[in-house]
Amino acid sequence: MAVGTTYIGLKNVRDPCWGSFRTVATDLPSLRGYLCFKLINLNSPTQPLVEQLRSGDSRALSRAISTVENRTAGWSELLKALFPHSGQARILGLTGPPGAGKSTLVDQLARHYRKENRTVGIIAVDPTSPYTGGAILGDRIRMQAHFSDPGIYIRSMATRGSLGGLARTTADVATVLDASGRDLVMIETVGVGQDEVDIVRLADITVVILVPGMGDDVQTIKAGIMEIADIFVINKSDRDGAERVEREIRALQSLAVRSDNWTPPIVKTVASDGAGIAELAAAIHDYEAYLQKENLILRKKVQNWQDRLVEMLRDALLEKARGQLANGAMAGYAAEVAEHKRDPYSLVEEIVSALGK
Ligand SMILES: Nc1nc2c(ncn2[C@@H]2O[C@H](COP(=O)(O)OP(=O)(O)OP(=O)(O)O)[C@@H](O)[C@H]2O)c(=O)[nH]1
Ligand SMILES: [Mg+2]
Repeated sequence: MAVGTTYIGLKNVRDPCWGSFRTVATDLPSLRGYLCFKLINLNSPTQPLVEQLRSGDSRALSRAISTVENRTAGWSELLKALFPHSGQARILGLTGPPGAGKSTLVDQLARHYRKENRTVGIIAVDPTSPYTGGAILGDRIRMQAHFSDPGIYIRSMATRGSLGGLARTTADVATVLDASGRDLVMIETVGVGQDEVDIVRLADITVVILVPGMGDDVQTIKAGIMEIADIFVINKSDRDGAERVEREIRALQSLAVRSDNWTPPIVKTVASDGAGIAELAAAIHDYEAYLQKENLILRKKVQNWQDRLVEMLRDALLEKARGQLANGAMAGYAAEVAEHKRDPYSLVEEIVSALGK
């Protein structure tokens, strides 16, 4: 059916139940009632937003990111419309222990890329440890210098417990930045837990930032992050112990075998005064060239999407299952299982088989 603003007497109203927009016939009695359309139609508010965002309007970009981050009405339609425009940006993940100098380093890298006239989007996934609770403010102040430069867009995210899951939401926000035409998207996370590993796994290039004198932190970091580093940075190399960290990394590297045969280089930096930033940018460039030469970019993206699709499917199925269960049903089932009135295995099978019906 043709749909458009030419239908006099039709107006868009936000549908609270569907979280989408419906077109309602206002003064044509025969058409009164709901005509439900997808957001993508001509009356949709998505298309103008996509156009504004693509034209470089940073307020539209902020609005789009908020929609996606908070999962407000229309978020998935927006991503559907943006996805075809994404895929051009290089996604850089930077992770390391709290206070390693990640934001300072990201800031310096951004300056470096701006000199090459490349546009940058930065997502700072805020540390949630109460000890570093001031980091959001810290990041904003430190990165304030860029605010007058439209070539740099900075977004802080504090999304623990977010509806879509931290990794997924971050990836979706990166897609929005990518679709807005940024050449580079940098994602900063504190590398301590599985969430952070999941986030940086989505990047094309992962930089792991270590510092001298980390003590036990090296052990914590080792767990998952070490294996995913494409490049190591030893920041705060102005301090004693940089050589020791380097030796530790080399020792770990000799144990690990990478499927792409790349040996992650180690770059020493002093982010606070910019030393080593050009070398880091060169290392990033070298890895990018290697990925291209070996035709690995697509392979990496396929791997990433395999993870992401499974996660998206799991979310969607869970949402559907929850939607089908009556209010409080889960608590009732849990009580039945706890009291051994029924077994959980058949119960889950029943719920899953009811999904398709
Ligand atoms: N001595 C020294 N200090 C640095 C260096 N790089 C950053 N710093 C300082 O280290 C402190 C923490 O830097 P941030 O950039 O906030 O570190 P971060 O890793 O982003 O911190 P979180 O996001 O809170 O985990 C700041 O006071 C920086 O000025 C460096 O190379 N040498
Ligand atoms: Mg930081």
